[in-house]
Amino acid sequence: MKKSGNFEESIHNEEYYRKCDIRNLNYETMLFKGGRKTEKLNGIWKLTVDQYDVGLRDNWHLPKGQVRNGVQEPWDYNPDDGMEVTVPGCWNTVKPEYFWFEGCGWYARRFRYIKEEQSERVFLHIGGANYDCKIFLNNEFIGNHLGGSTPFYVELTGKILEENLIQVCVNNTRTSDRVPMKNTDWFNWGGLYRDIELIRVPEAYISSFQIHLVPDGTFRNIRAEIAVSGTSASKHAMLEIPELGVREEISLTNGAGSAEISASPELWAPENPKLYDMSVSYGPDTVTDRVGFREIRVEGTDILLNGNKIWLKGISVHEDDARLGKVSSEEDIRRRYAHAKEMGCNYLRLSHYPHHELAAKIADEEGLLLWEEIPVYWAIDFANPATYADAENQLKELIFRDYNRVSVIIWAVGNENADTDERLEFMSSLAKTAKAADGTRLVTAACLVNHAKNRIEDRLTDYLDIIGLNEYYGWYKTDFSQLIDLGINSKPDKPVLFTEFGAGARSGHHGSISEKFTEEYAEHVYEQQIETIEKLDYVKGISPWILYDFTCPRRQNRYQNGFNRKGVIAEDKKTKKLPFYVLQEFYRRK
Ligand code: GCB
Repeated sequence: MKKSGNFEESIHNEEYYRKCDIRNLNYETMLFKGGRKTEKLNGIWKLTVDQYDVGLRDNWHLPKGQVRNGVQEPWDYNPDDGMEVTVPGCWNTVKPEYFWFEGCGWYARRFRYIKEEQSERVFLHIGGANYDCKIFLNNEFIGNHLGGSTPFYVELTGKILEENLIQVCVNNTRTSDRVPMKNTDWFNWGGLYRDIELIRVPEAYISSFQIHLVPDGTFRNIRAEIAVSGTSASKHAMLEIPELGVREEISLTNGAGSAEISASPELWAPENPKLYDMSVSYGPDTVTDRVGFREIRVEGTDILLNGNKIWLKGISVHEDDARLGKVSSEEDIRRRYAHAKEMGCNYLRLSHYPHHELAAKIADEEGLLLWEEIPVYWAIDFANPATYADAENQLKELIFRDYNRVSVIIWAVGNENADTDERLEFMSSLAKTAKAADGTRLVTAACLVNHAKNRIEDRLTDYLDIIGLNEYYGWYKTDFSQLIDLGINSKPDKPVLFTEFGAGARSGHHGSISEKFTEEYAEHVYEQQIETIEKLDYVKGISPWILYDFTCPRRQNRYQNGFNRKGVIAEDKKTKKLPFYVLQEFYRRK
């Protein structure tokens, strides 16, 4: 661009966003966190909302209001002048005026850092920030990450001082090229809503560690893979699983190594969620984890866990809270699981994006099987290579984070996408990526019914291990008999999960079974669904929609008032609706 003499960078340059749009924080810059001591930077931060992107246009990360030649320059922003907010948090919940805010939020805080070891390296870890996150340390731009629900890391070594100013610009603007795109059926919470912490590691450290039972049907062999970074004289890593008597030296070549060990572990299953403490050391670096061993595979239309047929008694769940937004606490996750177990579930669908890292850790302990999903939702910009790169990165970040979580049995690459050529190319590539990254789990997607033919038909299913199907007979499709016909018309050669069905009901609203939004209507839909599903021998599990009512701007009628009311429990996370008991009764006898 040719700049004229009166060109003012901060108000005329509409390419302002390019300088920080570098996406340099991605799955390749992740760090294995297991058991590492972390120093939380949670707590009080200063938040400045920035609707017009002035922060990026005008470089808010540089000192403002400086005194030059004895005169102080004017300033529009000071990192210490923002509103006091708690991190993790969503800005939508801090004051009513911010509820609908979409745009940039600049978080800032000061912190001290005292070196413990001369040669230590320091990383910043952010568990999740929705959606585009830019990090500035001591007036310098150091990293950019895309994706609203996966963790990321940036190295601070050499840049971190004793007294530090950190600024994090989070932008939750909905755009058509993002994953998800503009249009979803959940609320677009904004902000730094998961933990933010410092991690110190030695100069040479373990960057990645994966462990699993070898899926060879013998249930005997464990495989471990390790990668290290930095320079060290050590050419080995030491893997220990004391309870199994495992103490195995893994030799490393070019920073990586693997081992296959015969160990015959007690197998993990919902009725016996056996976990083992393990550690890996490399020079002065040690990481730990609590891991389980199980095998999941399909045979014909069956799902086999440790060689035994299993029926997935599930429920779908969002990360949503009327008070906290998208923030999940341990208490929250435990409540979700307690409700699921009370209903008789052995499985949950964590829709529609990666949930908090504790979700899978706690499921490991509780013996709940999990479906984990990336937000390739509805009308993604399937023809756009940058959108694909973003989706694939989110998938790889999720797999990196949860590879060792035994409860996770399914990676889902999307939800309800129209069967176009571009989508087939995009999502089949994601399915192949998931399989290449992890040969120990099943890959799927929640597909739509082919309504023209009223049967399960979607070209993507050729690339999936299990077919997920969302169907709303009894709700969006009022003629229930069509579900029975769909069941007869479909002859899938793979297991099918009914990943969604349900009906809206306002808690406490009662009436006849033909009156929508009453609990009785929803109860009747569940009864009919279950009666039909029980007759379909290829259906190997369900995750009805959904555990709790959740915040949703699309839902504005008098019964909804901004909530999707298909929860079997109301948004207070206490009051059960009638479908809860239908499902409970079904799961008791299943
Ligand atoms: C769906 C979507 C889910 C919606 C649900 C509904 O099919 O996958 O995200 O919230 O339907 O309530 O319409």
